[in-house]
Amino acid sequence: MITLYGFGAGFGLPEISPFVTKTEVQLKMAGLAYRKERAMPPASPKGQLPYIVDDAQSIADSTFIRAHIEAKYGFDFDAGLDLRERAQAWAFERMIEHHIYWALVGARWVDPVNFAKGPTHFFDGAPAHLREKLREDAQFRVAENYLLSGLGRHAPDGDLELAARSLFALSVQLAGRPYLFGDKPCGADATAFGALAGILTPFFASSLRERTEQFQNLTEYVDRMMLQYYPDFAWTPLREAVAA
Ligand SMILES: N[C@@H](CCC(=O)N[C@@H](CS)C(=O)NCC(=O)O)C(=O)O
Repeated sequence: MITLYGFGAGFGLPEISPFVTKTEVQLKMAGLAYRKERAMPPASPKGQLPYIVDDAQSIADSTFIRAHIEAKYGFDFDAGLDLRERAQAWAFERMIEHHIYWALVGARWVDPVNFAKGPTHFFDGAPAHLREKLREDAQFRVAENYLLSGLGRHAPDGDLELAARSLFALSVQLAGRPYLFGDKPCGADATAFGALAGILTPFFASSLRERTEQFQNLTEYVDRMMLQYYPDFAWTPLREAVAA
């Protein structure tokens, strides 16, 4: 049995982390039984979530977990894709993880209102005399990473402009189809869903969310993927939320 270590539900999402969401959806795509445990990043072999333990073997990082699933269980996430599409799926995934994801981080961790609403609560259980310092240090570290990612250097407006170009590329790729590469979901759909749901959750207000909501096919995509992979999760379809 596989154990998936993640943050768990929160922020209006079935899983707080886009990367854990990616892995969880890929486990569902592959039809593999798993149980989910909550963990914090230092517990992971690579210091980040997700990681899995499969028959006493620990594998960290969503991309290496995917490779493990493909190698051990013979499941090809991109089965319906030709070589060119596989290359494109990889490129889109890198754009999501190394560009769009950082815009999400900026909106969630660097924006002081959203930080106070969300990530600050990761430290609620810390001893009272350390709590504020831990919060400040964590926010400082993430803000620094945001800067180093390249995107943060253009805040507060240029980062949004650049992120919107990547969202536009994703929207064009999806077009009017149910999934990024057609009628069947592939591995990159798990990645796109994790990041887009993380941006579009009604829990956080942000300019990034507003810009993303302008791509109607992306909001419909998140609703569709949510229903397909988390049918029991209480999610108000974005179409209704945006119209309200
Ligand atoms: N390349 C990693 C990225 C994972 C990642 O960035 N996880 C975040 C949560 S979304 C994390 O654990 N951050 C804690 C940290 O970097 O200290 C993957 O694909 O799994």
